[in-house]
This record gives sequence, C-alpha cells and structure tokens, in this order.
Amino acid sequence: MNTTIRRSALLAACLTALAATGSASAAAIKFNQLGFLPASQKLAVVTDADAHAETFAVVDAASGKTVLEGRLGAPEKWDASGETVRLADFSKLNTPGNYRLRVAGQPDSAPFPIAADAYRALDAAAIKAYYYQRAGIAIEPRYAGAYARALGHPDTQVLVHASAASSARPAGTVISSPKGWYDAGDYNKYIVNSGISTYTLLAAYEHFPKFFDGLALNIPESGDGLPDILNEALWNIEWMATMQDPNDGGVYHKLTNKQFDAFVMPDKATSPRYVVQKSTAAALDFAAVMAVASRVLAPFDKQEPGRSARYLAQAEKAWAWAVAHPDVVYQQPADIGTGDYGDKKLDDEFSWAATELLIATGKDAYRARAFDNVPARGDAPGWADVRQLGWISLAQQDKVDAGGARQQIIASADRLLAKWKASPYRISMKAAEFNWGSNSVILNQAMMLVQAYRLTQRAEYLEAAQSALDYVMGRNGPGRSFVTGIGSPSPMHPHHRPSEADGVAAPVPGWLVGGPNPGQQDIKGCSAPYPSKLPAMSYLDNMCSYASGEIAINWNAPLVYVTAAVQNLVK
Ligand SMILES: [Ca+2]
Ligand SMILES: [Ca+2]
Repeated sequence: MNTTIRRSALLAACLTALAATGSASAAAIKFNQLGFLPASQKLAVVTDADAHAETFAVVDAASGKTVLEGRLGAPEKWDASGETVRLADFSKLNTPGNYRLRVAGQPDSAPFPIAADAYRALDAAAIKAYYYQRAGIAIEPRYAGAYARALGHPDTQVLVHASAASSARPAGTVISSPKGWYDAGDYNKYIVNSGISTYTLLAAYEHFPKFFDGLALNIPESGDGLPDILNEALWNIEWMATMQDPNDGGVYHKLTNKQFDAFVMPDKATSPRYVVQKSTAAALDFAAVMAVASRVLAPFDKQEPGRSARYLAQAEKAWAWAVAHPDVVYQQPADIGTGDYGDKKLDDEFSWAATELLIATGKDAYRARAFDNVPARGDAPGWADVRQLGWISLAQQDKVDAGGARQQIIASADRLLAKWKASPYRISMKAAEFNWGSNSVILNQAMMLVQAYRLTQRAEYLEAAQSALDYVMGRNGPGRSFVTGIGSPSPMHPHHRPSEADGVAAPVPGWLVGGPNPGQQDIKGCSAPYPSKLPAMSYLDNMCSYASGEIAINWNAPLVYVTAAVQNLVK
C-alpha cells in the first residue's frame, strides 16, 4: 500500500494485542500447501538439506510407499532469505492422490494433494473476501456464517469537503455515495485503488467467462442471472459511478473520514464522511474502469437496461474532465489523515483510459494517447502504474491494432522469466522487490506472465505464473500461507479492523496479506518484534503490522486472477 499511509493510532491497540504467532520455525520442505493440479509444474524448496542427501522421494501419504524418486537440485543461496536451498521437481507425478515429500535428515513434509480441484476453495474464497468487505449492507449469517455483521457506512449522506467544492456543489453539500468495498484494513473508499482492483476482477471474468459462470459464491445476488464475480464487481462499480460530479464530469479522489477509525466494527465507526478533492488520476482510473464495465456488462444489459451505455457515457465525461485538467495531482488537505494514493506520474493513467475508451468506442480521438508508446515503469502493474492494464485489454481483442501491446507484454514476461529461472526459489521477484505489498507484486507479475502465455502458449510463462501462486501459498521464506483461512500456518492477525473487532478467533477468510517487507514502516507501533530483517523473512503476523500484514482490495485482485488462470490454463 501507499507508504504515506500512517496508522500511528494503533500503538495502544498493539501494546495490548496478543503475541504474534510468527515465531514457530518454518518447515524445512516448502511448497504450495493447497497442493497441485495433476498437469501442473510441481516444485518444492528444501532448506537445510542433509549434506549427504542428494535425492528426495514422494511417498503416498497413507501407506508411506514411495511413488517417485528424484535428484535434488544444486544447493543455491537465496540472498532474500539467507537460506541455502535445493529444489525438488516432481512435475512428472500427475496421478491424483495425497502425498508427502521425504528427504533424508528431515521430517517428512505435511501431506498435500494432487487433485483437479486443488484450488477450488481458494478460487471462491479470494472473491468472497470482497463480499465481507462491502460497505452499506448488512453481512448476513446465511452468506457469512460467523462473519455476519451489521450494516456499516451507509454513505447516503456524505459531505463535500472544502477541497472538492465547486459552484454547483459548495463545501458541505450532502450527496449520496453508497456501496463499494472498504479499501483495506480501514473503512475508507478510494477511487484510484478501486480502479485497478475492479479492473482485475473484470479482466478475470473477461478472460475466463465459462469458469466464472459456474463459480457460485453464496452471496445475496447468487442465482440472479449475473455471474457472481460480476455481482461483486458491480457492488464497487455502482459506488464508483456516484463519485462523479454530474455537473462537470470530475471524479472525487476518495470518500473517507477525516482520520482513520479505531479498531471497531463498521457499524460502530460513525465519523462524518467526506468526498475529497477531484483529481486527474481519479478521473482517468474511473474512465478506464467504467469503459471496461460497459464492455464486460453489455451482454447482461437486459438485467438493467441502459446500464452499459450509462457507464460508457460517464467514462467519456470523466475523460473530457481529465483532458481539461491534465495535472491535478492529489494533495492531502491539512484536516484529512486517511490514505492519499498520491501519484504524480499520470501518463500511464492517460494511456490506460484512452485504450479502454478506444476499445469501447472506436473513436479516433482516443488513438494517440492509447498508442503513445511510452514504456511502462516496471514489468507489472500497480495502483500507480496502470499502463500494462491497457495492454492486457488490447492484447485480447481484435478491433484495434494490438501488435505493440503484445510485444510489450512479451518483453515484460521475458524479463520476469529470466528472474524466475535465476531464482533459487523459482520466483520472478528479486530481493529488492520485497516492498510494501510484496505478495501483490509477485501476483501482478504472474498476471503479466499469464498474458504472455495466452498469447504464445509457451509453457514456461505459465510455470512462472504458477510459481507465484505456489509462493503465496507456502513456497516462501516463512514457509506459510499468506491467505487467511487457507492452508496452515496462515495469517491469524491481519491488520484488518473487522477481523480484530468481531470477536471471532479466526480472521475474515480469503484475504491475502501484504507479505514480507523489510521496510518495517510499522515497527515503532509494534510491541512484537519482526522475526527477521531479511527481505523475504520480514513478515509479522500481528494486527499492528500494517506494513506486512494488512489486507487490501488491490492485493486480492491478482490472487483472484492468477488462481483462476492457473486453474483454467494448466492442461
Ligand atoms: Ca449472481
Ligand atoms: Ca501513474
């Protein structure tokens, strides 16, 4: 997340929090705790292997009988974790069953399945997480079990902050802006971060529609004729639609309290809510997402006639505002202390919005900015770097020339592939990339690798993407799952207000935590120590740790995408 977000109010809460549970030493054999699809690549990392152990075995979990033997890879030091590790590759084993890994000098690994439905629970949970995060609706027991809660933040009476005042809507004007998802561990709603999150869910549906048509989430809209993933995306899109000032087309940057709430349930957090400053980034991310929504939802227009056209009209109006106000960078007002999602480099937002509008309308007016040929700043998208999102959209349609986008995607994927091959853990992320939200970095990299695979059918791209999923599910420094409620150990104390305040011991399920982050920006507010300063080991399972243990809508989105992609593409 944004490193300028500060949660200093947590100090008192952290001092009384239960001790961190991250002290148990990691298992010596690390792999995806969900197991593997029969046809997928299957890798495990073995640490501290007996100096004389050159081989590993896969044994049947029940009988202990050896079903496959193989040679361990050469020992390699991973600078990110300080470990010397060897790889066990048992990809040849594709018979469904339950197995353990055996290496001389080590305890046998935990059991794991090879099964066609190995990721089914994660597929659903990673999207269902958004339902639990909805603002403006009671979360009901029949959909949420123990995680049911009262309605929070109706947001039907939101004040226009002075920074957002206009002649048509002076400061203090009351507007209605309900629905949407809470952004992260806090209860606020931000257009910029909503943009990439919502896009990624829409792209998941657009790329794998049959899969999601059959994935019921047990949400209030299940059975209404719209695929549940689109219902979930719509909950946020309908909120986003209210964030545009209909008088001029400008889009408010965020809807928040003045300061972060305490760690209470949503219905107990009742501070006044404000829409704050219109910004160019918000207008462009809004324009892009509404254009995509118009495209993806068009086949479902009979459910709500005119919806698709309305979203496209809103997108074009936001674009026009951004063109007339091309450099309105968000400036946090003095009386506002919530996240800022500030971004000073807006060429990528212009490119993404123009791309989506070009695809949606075919109008030449969008062509120049869509094909501005400015390279991306990195090889994976993020909330402040969205150029790749336009490439992803371009690459899979044939209405406008997508050749350049396809080349860019493959060039990015090749750089990621080179890192993956050179990594002792076989992951595409280097030590220097373990920043805030590192788990989303590797999954967004995987999303690009998936695009390259979809364009070329070259197996290595898909294997490298699969490795990102393996990474967040266990083949990582601490040897743990980074998704709440899935695998063991998994996060028990995410920086997430409902998880802390609901009185349920287990956290709200399906959420990816930010992951190892040697920046440790929260260390002054944490009484529990981080287990390590090493990049891949710097993770603290304690609610005080917003720098390694927060959850966020933009981090779960590539988890949804990559899990579905691996499920659908591994054949
Ligand atoms: Ca539905
Ligand atoms: Ca940007």
